[in-house]
Amino acid sequence: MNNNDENRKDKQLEEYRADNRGKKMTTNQGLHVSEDEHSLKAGDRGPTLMEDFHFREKMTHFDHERIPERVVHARGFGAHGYFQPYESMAPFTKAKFLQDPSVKTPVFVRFSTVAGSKGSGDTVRDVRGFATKFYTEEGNYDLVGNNIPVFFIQDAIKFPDLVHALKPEPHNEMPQAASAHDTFWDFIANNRESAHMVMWAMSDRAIPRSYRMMEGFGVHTFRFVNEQGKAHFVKFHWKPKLGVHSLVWDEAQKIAGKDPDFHRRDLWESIEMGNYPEYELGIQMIEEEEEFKFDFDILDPTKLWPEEMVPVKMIGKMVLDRNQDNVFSETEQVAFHPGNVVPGIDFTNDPLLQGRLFSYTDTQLIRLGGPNFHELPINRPVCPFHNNQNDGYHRMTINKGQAAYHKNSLQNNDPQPASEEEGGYVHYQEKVEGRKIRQRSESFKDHFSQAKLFWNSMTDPEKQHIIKAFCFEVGKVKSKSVQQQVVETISQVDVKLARQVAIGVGAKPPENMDDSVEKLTSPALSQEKTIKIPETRKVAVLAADGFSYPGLNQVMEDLKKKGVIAEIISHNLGMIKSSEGQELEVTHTFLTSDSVLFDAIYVAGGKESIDLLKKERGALHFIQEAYSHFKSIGAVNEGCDLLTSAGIQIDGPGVVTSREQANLNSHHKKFIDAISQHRHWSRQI
Ligand code: HDE
Repeated sequence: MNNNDENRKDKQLEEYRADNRGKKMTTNQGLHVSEDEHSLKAGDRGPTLMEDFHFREKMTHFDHERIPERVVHARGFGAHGYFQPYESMAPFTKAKFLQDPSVKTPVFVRFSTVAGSKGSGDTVRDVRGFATKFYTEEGNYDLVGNNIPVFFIQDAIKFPDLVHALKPEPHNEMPQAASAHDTFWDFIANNRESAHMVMWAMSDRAIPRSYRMMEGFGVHTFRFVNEQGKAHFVKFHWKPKLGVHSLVWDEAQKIAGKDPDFHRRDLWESIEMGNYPEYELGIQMIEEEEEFKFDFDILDPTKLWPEEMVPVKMIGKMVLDRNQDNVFSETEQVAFHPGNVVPGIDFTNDPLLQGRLFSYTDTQLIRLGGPNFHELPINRPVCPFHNNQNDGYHRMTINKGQAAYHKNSLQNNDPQPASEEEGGYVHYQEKVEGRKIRQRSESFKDHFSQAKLFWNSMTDPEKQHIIKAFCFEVGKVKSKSVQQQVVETISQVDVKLARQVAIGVGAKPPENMDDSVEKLTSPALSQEKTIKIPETRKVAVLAADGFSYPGLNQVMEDLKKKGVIAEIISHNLGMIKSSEGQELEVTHTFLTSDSVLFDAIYVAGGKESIDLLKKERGALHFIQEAYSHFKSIGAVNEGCDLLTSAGIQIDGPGVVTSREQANLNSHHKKFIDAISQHRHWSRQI
């Protein structure tokens, strides 16, 4: 196999693909099956016979079809693609996949939620996993990140506690896929290292609009090591080409009922349509000599490196251009591990990272049933792999020869370790010395400065969303004591925030309201300054029989030119007929769809159409709900009357209307600009 072929993983997977179409059925032993609807019985009303091997095999396989879901990140969805560097990173790392801008490395990415079970909703308030497997010519490199750059805890030994607190409570297994319950908030109030992360978790970051519109972060500090052995501390970022955008909380909750698969559907359909999700890989680097120059410990995973202090350099791009063939074989069986590194990428002493290096293999052993999960098609490296490990459940390779140990003199079949020059992995020779102690470094003890930095960097609407999120979550807590403790914890972040939350949940507001401290900010933390473009946004066009064809046809064309996807919503499926006689196909009805599944609404003109829509409760609800979720609303001619009927203020923020046929071009341009804004927070709801 050509090591530089960007399709090399796909070609490897092809060897394992099976296609049942047009084939005759056999047993797993290859025996042709003549009948698949009746078990073998003694007489047509008699008992089933033990000798019915086809029944036994079929039922046994079915009985064993499930494997344990992941203990965290159970619900996920993957896609294939490639990564391509912009320039050689040789001055900083010898990792081969980061050397040559002409080389594309195949990748498989799995996005996930953390808390919910495999069948839970996509749009719950949660951290999102963003795990990437690079199939490099030097072996698999896994960047197993999240969409939030920091974490709840500083030491891996606390992970089981965090997860036990977050997951449904053990006595009644509630609530599903939600942190709004007593044990989670009890953990937060009593483990102050979580203060920074919980600010992110209550922010809009925890309810992304799409996997295609969220950032990814490696979280930990890693090391880049170059050919000469010089190292740099490095943090990894994924920056989405479409910008970072979120849902509003009410919408996210409704989508979880209307379409629990919202995010996976969005990813799947975008790839099917050729709207390939794209992310740039960015790195922040700090010289080894500068390790102690910051007012936070750069190895502390509850801290980020403010981008204004340590700029992000974009070093390549990742494009997801192929959907998986089978979710179980790919999304479910893929096994990530932050310890899967390649020469040129190394670890640091971050105690969270160190613990992860143990946990991931361990968890695959129970999840995938033995030590040979690396042989599963999705996990196999694209380069050859040889060692003396053998046997175990589900071993697939047939290792030839008498001796399976190194060194041996009987046969020359034992793989020899490679030197560093030959690509052998050599750990970075950091000098390590210390007493054996169970203790946290003093430099890890500031839990609030960056939580404050995050809060102070938010715009007003973002702050309002955070306050509401706290009020919702803590408001669901039953223990008054826990509620009070949370208010006290967040008063360390911001007294005004704590006061608002206290009022919202009926707790005692903080006594000391002095907030005269210096308010540092990092503008890069706010989503408001993100990329704002209309591409791939979804618009629901409301229309019925008697719509005006020229106007609707033109808006559909203009939206399409800008990469906006428009779908017609009406009373029934089938065709609607314009007043001029032309027909258009309806995509969804008011019953099968909902405004929460769209980014914007457009009401077509045409008197007859609008008269019909005015009688349709679903149409009015569509508009009112989209408005309350701050979405762009466009209307032309009689369409404006429907907005009025829905109680919408014409020409308010993000409401784009026109009654002049001659001005349609500029009207559409304004509507598309409004869609690009994502949401119109200045709207008074
Ligand atoms: Fe994970 N994590 N994690 N994690 N994690 C798992 O591995 C763990 C952490 C992350 O799509 C598990 O295969 C420990 C941080 C993602 O398959 C498990 C600690 C970050 C995924 C595990 C952490 C992550 C996982 C469960 C604290 C962001 C899903 C199933 C020391 C940098 C990967 C599995 C996928 C999955 C352990 C903390 C990201 C149990 C012990 C920090 C994206 O091994």
